[in-house]
Amino acid sequence: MQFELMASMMCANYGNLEKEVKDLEEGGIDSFHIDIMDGRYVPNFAMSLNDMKYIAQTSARPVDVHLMIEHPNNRIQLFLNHLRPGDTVYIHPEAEYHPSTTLQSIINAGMTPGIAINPGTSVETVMEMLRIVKKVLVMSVNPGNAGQMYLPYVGKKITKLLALKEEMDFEIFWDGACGADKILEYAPRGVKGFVLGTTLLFGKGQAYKDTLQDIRELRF
Ligand code: S6P
Ligand code: MG
Repeated sequence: MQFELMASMMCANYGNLEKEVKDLEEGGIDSFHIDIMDGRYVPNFAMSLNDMKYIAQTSARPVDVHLMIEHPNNRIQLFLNHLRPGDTVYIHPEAEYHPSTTLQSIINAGMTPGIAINPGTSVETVMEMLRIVKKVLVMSVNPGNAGQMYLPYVGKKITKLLALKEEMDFEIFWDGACGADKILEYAPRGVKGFVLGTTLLFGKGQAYKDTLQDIRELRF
């Protein structure tokens, strides 16, 4: 079964970020998920521009930048200037007056455009943007923190998105409280990738390569 695994770097050990990046790479992580917060759109500060820059410079693997900030278009160039083709930028449509303009800035810079959909946001309200983006990040927890409980009502939204993804040409990614049970259920249905945080990857006292191998060897 083909699916992508992303490491939620806000959950990493900042005492030795270089080693974290290297260990995750050696373990076969597909990309680094970078949660950028402004303390306004979400009630937290996680990673920031310099963290993103460091990881993008340190690793040849792609980064997926998840912008949980108000009016991202005001500052989007700060981020885009340090990214590479193949990197992804997700915005939250609710955080912007004109999200299609912001998505166009991402496209113009050569990056992959994405939207992140909060648990309380319906597919219908982002329908037109599904034609613009290549990736949809479905939040299965409310944005802002790692280590939260899965919100089961999100499952129905994923079913709706799965029915639209071929015609509208986007892929679906899972963010929040991702356990092996979610990968076992949703990878065969067509969810393309999963962000791994404290639920499955970090703080487990097990080498990342062993955890990632266990996930790759799941029996579907
Ligand atoms: C939440 C953020 C996520 C979390 C990730 C943590 O605002 O967008 O990327 O960092 O979900 O995973 P977990 O397994 O601790 O919920
Ligand atoms: Mg995230």
